[in-house]
Amino acid sequence: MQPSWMLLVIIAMATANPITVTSKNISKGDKNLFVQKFFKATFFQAAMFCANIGMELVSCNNQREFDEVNEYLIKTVPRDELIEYWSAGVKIEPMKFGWMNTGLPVDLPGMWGPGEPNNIGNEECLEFSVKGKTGRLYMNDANCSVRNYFICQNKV
Ligand SMILES: [Ca+2]
Repeated sequence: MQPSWMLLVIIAMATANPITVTSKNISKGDKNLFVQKFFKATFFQAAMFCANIGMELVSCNNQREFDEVNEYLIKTVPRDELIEYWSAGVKIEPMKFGWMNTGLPVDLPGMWGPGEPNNIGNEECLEFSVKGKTGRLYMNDANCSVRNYFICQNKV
């Protein structure tokens, strides 16, 4: 089955029977996190999927929130993998990003990957890259049409 068809089927299923977010997928902190690793989606599809289950794409308004997401994600990433996830970050002006859900600027100095943001290929959306080997979460500007896994959140 093509990924786009799979997404439509899953969205249709979610519409008919809202997904129950279980404790298996959730991190408890200031917010609930739902890490979606079952299928990949564009940034816009990911935002719609989160909204469909009563959540929103993840944002990190300070270093503590970023560290909490990092701490949770590294437990889920095999040591030899690099996995990218969509966040709620979008470009608001050249080389400046904001969180679509809060309207606040992305203010996490030192949390960009090496050489990022570099805007290679119309990169308007912000992804989190988790390297299992380093156990570190980095931010990268990426093309919004790329299909990634993604992370939804809601407040506790
Ligand atoms: Ca980039």
